[in-house]
Amino acid sequence: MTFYLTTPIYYVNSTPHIGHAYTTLAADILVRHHRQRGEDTFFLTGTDEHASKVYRVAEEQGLDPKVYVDQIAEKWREVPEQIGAEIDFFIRTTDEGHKRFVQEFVQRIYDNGDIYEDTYSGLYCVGCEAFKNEDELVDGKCPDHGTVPERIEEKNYFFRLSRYQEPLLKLYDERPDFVLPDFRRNEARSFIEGGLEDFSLSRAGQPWGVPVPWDQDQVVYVWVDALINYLSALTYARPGDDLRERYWPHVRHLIAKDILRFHCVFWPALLLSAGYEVPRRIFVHGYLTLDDRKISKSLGNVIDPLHLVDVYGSDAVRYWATRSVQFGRDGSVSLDSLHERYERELGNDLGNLVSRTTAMIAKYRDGRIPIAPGAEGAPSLDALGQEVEKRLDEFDLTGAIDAIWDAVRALNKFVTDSKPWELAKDEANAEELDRVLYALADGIRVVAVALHAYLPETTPRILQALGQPDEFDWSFVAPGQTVETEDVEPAPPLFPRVEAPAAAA
Ligand code: ME8
Repeated sequence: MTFYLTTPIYYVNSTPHIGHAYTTLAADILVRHHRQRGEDTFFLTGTDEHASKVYRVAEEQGLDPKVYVDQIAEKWREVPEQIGAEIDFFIRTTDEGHKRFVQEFVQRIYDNGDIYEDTYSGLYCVGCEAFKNEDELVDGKCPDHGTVPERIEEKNYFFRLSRYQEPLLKLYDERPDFVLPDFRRNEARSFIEGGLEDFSLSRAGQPWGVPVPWDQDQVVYVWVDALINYLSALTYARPGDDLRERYWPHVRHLIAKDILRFHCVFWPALLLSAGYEVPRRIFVHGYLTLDDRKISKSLGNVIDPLHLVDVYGSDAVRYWATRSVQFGRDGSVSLDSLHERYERELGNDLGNLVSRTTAMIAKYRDGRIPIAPGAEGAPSLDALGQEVEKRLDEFDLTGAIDAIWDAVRALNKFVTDSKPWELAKDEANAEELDRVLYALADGIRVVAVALHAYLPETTPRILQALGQPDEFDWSFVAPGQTVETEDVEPAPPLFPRVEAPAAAA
């Protein structure tokens, strides 16, 4: 299997917040999981730099736009590492390789007869970087940005989206999992059914963007420029090696609902027009909200991901973000809930389980894990790997972590029920104690393999504490593979206590 996954490329008119980190960390969990399964993976993220709003911020700061984007792109480049994501390439739409490919791509559409010249007269919301119809406004304002769109009239090149209504409906009918979750698929499909209008593929009189190859007075509309990144990156990420054959169309896009139409309608139509296959899947997640408001810069309601990572570590942020909100749905998060989950679930459920188990192995068996399967009442983890796999195949990041956490809790219950400290009092119970300790060690090992994609920093420490090889191949999620070892020592806390930060937002 080949698994190529993308995040949206983020606008660089401001700095990253937890909402952006959310998509990137979720994507990383999926990619890591597929890597564990031995698949050929590629993980792309990056920045969208040719937006008018980016140009305007540069202007406000008195900076040349390229100087401005070069500076701020560095902040965005740090995000993946800060939240523990291992990416394969970071694309910037100002990369020469990208610009060249955008021109080639739109030229193909032009040559295929899907572009014509006309006058656009209407509204443009710079916040959305999108053309708006009157009926999309509330009290004359963009409902997402609360601003009055600008009235523009300019000569543009139009893309014949209308031509793709039937092909898109056919695609949606043939591929029920093209867009997930289902309610998003229905949303996209009914938009298509409602009738597709041609849209402007270029902007006139804009000083910032990729020039239209057949008319240097126009630049490619920023959304078209941006969408093409998913393909352009493959042409120059590895100089001398065109990755398109290897990874296209094995691509999955992860986005939030704000940009559904661009990805689920415009993008497949553009691809069909240019002669490319459409993506395997588009998964649309919800918004993270804080106190029931969308977290966004314009609402002044921002959690800096760095701040949280500095306090709790990236693993805890990854855990909290995926566990607290059903992935795909909107959900409200609070800093208190992060603190609570850190203490109660990571610290107590998982951390204490590892500390207690290693301490008991050290104390009762001199650090040797006895290979003694068959403990009575031990939780069966035979099906866990399959369950997690199935959930993650559906991009159900919350369902998968919930299943793993059920196993963690079942192991804790097994400690309480089997009372190894009682068994240790009587030599006659030695074999039973062996079996209990083995079941715990093996269960923790299984859980660590299953959790690896979520907690990439912590899980190697768990295996190390149990003296097990640092091996996360998915085949190791099966029980019964714990190897004998002699040097288990009481493990230090995996999630040490931290001070809750003062209200950050
Ligand atoms: O739309 N909750 O960039 P953008 C969840 N450049 N996800 C959130 C979020 C929140 N509160 N806030 C942001 C753009 N996101 C275009 C994309 S792609 C070819 C071009 C995430 O900086 C989520 O993934 O506005 C959302 O779709 C994306 O950031 C929007 O990022």
